[in-house]
Amino acid sequence: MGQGRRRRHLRRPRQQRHRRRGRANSVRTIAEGYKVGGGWGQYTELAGQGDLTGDGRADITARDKAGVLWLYKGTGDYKAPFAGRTKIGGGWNAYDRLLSLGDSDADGKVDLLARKTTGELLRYSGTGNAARPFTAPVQIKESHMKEYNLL
Ligand SMILES: [Ca+2]
Repeated sequence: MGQGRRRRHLRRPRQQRHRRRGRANSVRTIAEGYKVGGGWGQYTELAGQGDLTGDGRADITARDKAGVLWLYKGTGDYKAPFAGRTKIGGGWNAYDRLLSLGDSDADGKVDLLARKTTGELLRYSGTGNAARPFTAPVQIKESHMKEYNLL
């Protein structure tokens, strides 16, 4: 950094300096929630973080009480953030926890982790395809994951 650049930085208007200080000391509040619809109580698990369908919009999955996993495609509209659901498949009651951390296998596509009631942790790698959003599961951890009560 040369002398000229440093001087420009020091000559920042007084008003701007005050604004920065005020931001650091201000109390932030959480905005009020926006109701996006009802009927979500039918689901025993919601998971999703990012785009599952390859359109650049965040999607989520929802498991119903019968163990069917549904895909809700993101719309990009905060007032109606999800399109109608499409069925991914059944048998998801074999898991006591569904979790999305984003891309866990480093291929650039969002994945889903599922913990069996016996403790094994499986990864469903994302495909980026709405018609078949996940590949077949791969076990990534042995049964010791059962000991955790928070995932
Ligand atoms: Ca991935």
